[in-house]
Amino acid sequence: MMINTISTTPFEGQKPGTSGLRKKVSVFQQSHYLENFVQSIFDSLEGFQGKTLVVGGDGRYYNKTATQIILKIAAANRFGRVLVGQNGLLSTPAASAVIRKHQAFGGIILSASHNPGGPDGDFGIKYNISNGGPAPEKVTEAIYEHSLKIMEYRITDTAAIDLAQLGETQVGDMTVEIIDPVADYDALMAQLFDFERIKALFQSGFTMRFDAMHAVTGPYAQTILEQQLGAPPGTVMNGVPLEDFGGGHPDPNLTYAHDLVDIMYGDNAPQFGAASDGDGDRNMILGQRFFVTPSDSLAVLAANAHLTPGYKDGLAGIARSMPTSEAADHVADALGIDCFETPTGWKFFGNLLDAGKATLCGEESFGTGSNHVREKDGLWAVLFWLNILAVRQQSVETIVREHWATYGRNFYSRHDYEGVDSKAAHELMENLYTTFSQLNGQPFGSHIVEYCDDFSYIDPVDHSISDNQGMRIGFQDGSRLVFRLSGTGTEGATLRVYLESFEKDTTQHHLDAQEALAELIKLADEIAGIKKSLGRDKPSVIT
Ligand code: VG1
Ligand code: CO
Repeated sequence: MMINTISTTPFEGQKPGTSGLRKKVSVFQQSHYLENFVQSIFDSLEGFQGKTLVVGGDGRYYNKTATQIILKIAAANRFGRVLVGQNGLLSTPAASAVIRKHQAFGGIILSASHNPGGPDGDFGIKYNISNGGPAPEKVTEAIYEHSLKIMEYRITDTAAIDLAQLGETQVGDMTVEIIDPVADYDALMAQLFDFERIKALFQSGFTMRFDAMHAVTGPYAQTILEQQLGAPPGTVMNGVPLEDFGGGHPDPNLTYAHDLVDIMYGDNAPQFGAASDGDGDRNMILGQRFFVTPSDSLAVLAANAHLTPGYKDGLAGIARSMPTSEAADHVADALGIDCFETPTGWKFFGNLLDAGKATLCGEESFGTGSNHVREKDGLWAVLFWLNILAVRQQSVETIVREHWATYGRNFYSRHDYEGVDSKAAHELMENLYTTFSQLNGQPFGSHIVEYCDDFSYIDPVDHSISDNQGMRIGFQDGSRLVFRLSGTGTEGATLRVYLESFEKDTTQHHLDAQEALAELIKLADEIAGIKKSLGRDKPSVIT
């Protein structure tokens, strides 16, 4: 084996964003681009020689090519062993599980999550550390610094590895092991949930559809739901991973998971519906003609966790991202446990989970997870719901309505303005900052401003500070408005507006969220001047 040192030029790799480096496929295909980034990752790490690396991705276009390149660079940089998911596949939560189980040094996940794939779509790469979670900001900042001064990378001249064949191969001194991408994950799920009880639920005729959206969860869902838990064949739809996700947008929300939504809102709808995203870390939960908001889903899982084997001893705490609704806070109060509020992005949950301060975590963006891995986990959330449904023997809608009756209801919605002019979006945020200084104590109709600030987070474990995490306004009646710019898009900017109000009185609970939030929606535009500065008269996606 020859190790070649290739001269290259610095580039702008990864400004620490919400979740790894995401660019158009064509950007990654530029010569040296991926190589530079992978070498920048390794250059910012220490002591990995002879250790294990995990590599896998969501199966999108360029996944296999990128995997071959990473193997050659890993060998040249003297990793001892690389575990690769068969055919280059590993869902994000499964990669996290594999890193933890095999005590790997870290892992590289190839995914742009819910962004469209294919030659004209997006690609992404992200480094996870030994706890199985996304690299914290100090690591992503170091990678970025290296990308600005990289002059060379090291790569071997070895032949391509057969990614389809399970088993071991040598690349010089490094061993490559192709592993079953589902096995470790499946074993972990069987420990956490009552598979016998869920099996009995399906045997009793319970009906479900899981939409894998032609992305990575297909093989996971088929193995676990249909083979192990005995759900009838056809329960998993769009189950074959495709490099372009069948031309779809693998984002499990009411807009993009329309195949599933049509079934769940149609005649003879199954009792339970769920979908997951490109890399398998998001989940959408539906009952018959009933949508569970992700924020409510987190709260329901927390309130019912004791019904599952994995969480029967209770929760240490709950953590949610700042824009996520406060529904989980009400459950934490009732349970007498802490509820932490973090910035957006799963990397902020890692320290809380490692320190045993939180057991369940969630984000409003269809992300839920726990201390079983260090990523959000789509299929885990679905199995959690199945376990609760099997124990409670009630419909999804009844469970959620009873939840509201007990804890009150947090009406919630997110309005996204996608692909807007980046300069205008940044200006809107800056103007908001100036406006904020005059808002305190101001009345807006029935709303009186209690606080408004630019959210800043001090990590309770390592005390690191993360500023500029979103502009928020809290009103005296407990309602909130949050504004932030997306950190995951690849075109223009995306403004997200998060709206929330709290209703203890169940007589209001027949209302649709948009109706209940109508006044706040108007107020958001009044305060931020969205329509005027972005030139859009309505959001592109309403969740
Ligand atoms: C979005 C979501 C955020 C999530 C991130 C990664 O980020 O809002 O909650 O953690 O995507 O999700 P942003 O910056 O665009 O709002 V995924 O499924 O990439 O892994
Ligand atoms: Co994802």
